[in-house]
Amino acid sequence: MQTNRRDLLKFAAGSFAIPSVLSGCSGDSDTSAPARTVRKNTLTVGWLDKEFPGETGPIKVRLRAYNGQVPGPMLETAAGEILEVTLENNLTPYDSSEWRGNFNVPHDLNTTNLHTHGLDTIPHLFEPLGTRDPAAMMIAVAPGESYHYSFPIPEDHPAGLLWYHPHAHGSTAVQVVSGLAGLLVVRGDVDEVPEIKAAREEFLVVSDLGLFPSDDEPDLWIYEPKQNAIWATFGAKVVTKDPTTGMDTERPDLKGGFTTGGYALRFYAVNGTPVFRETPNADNPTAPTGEAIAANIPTIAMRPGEVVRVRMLNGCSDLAIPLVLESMPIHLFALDGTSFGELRSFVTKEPTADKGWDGTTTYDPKDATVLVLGPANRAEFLLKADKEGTFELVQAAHDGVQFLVAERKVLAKVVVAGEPLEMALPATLPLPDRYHPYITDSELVKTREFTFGSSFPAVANKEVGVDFTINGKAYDHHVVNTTVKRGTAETWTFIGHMHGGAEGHPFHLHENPLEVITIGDLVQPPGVILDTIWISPNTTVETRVKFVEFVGKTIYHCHILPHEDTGMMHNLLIDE
Ligand SMILES: [Cu+2]
Repeated sequence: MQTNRRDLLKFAAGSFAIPSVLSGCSGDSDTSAPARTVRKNTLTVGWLDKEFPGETGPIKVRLRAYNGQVPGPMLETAAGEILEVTLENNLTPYDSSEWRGNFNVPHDLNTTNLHTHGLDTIPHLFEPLGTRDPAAMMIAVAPGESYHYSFPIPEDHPAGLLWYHPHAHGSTAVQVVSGLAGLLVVRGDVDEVPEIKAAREEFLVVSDLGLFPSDDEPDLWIYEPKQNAIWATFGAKVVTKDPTTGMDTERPDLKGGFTTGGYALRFYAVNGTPVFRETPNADNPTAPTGEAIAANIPTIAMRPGEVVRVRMLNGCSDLAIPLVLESMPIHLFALDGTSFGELRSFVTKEPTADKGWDGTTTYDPKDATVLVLGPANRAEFLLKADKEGTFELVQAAHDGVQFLVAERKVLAKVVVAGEPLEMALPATLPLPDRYHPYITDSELVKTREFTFGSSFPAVANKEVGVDFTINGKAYDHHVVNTTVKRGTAETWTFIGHMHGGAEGHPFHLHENPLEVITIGDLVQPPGVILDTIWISPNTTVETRVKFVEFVGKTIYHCHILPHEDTGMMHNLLIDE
């Protein structure tokens, strides 16, 4: 086991985070620096029982949850503060005895840790925080253990919408797709723009919850695979390795399994409430059968002329969301928590082609007909209604962009009614001091290329049944795949999946965001700064990245979480 700091659990399951603002010392060596505000939080991971709407009536589901809620509590901080989180693991021990040491086979499914997604802070996946030891092991908080995190928020950190979720390699997908994720809001200058301040905030967390019938408890749905091999979307056939013979063995007795997207039952939820139910389709295994849970679709109530600020996360484990809101422009001003200094108004339209959205992605409103939110992306936009009516905020259908066909889903309804309330849209917004002026040609010291790859059936990872790689290499804890130097800037180019079974992949770099230059042939407007970029099949994306401040061993990976857990991830060392 790793040298985790272990504390006795002092809090009962389901205890609530109580953010409190204390005066504290930052620990900076410069003793003349002013004291930094410390935000203290506790996140307790545990099981949560809920009733969800099944096909023929309510069903009992058991989710993993932070502080007894899905999504977890919203954490708030501000530039210049210290964000402290004590992570406690109250999950039950998980038997990984069939796991035999291949890190790219899901394992230790109730062991957890914490990633603050989008926060430009100290690298925090490896022990200790900020370590530059290439052999450092990932923080692993087992059931019954806890871990204390302290995240410095830079003075010039952009204000915006981020999120947090577990990131222990081998259990990330299982944990996030069973409920472990929450919003993280950095407050600051954007919030003080008068027109933004006057607008009501509406948070929309879109997530998916994957389930299987429990092997242990009748009538319970849970995601707790009893083996480490994949649950095949094709025929739902569970195969494990027999520990005595080393041979692949069919295990029809086991109901659950690890999966790259096909679940026995999956719900898509908005703010934790299921709005769409999906079940396998034996006739066409990559096109699951879906049904809206219409009564649960949330509404955003607006008066004519009113301005509302929508802050939306695509927290899904694999689903790309081409967002459409017909009849009303989406006045976008920030992506992935970083404002680009103006409103960019997207007039969206649902694709009419048979296959729906074709994968075209751009953040230039003159070329865009949808606003693409890949897995992990956040969009912040203003809505201003001119006419009364009910308008659907939709994930457009798509077929051929991802492994699974995605049916159309209504995520929310915008209901405009009542007395007019004239509110203004802002003319300008603050630019992000930390990343502006944008990276110039003369700063670029190196160009790197990253190519996503997969092979099915597997050549290397036969236990899982499929290989997922970046530049031909699957994840290895002990290998630093890429080393960069603090203070330098580079061109990073991503080459989408080109070969058989092509599918899109969202590339996520920890800590430092990517400034997007081109997506395919489409030149992006200035300031499209993303921590996760959706890369459609057969598409090349050029970005720039500057390693601004923090050093340490960190990672980049695909944010389709089952791809990540089975190897589509590399270590990155940011050196002095
Ligand atoms: Cu992927």
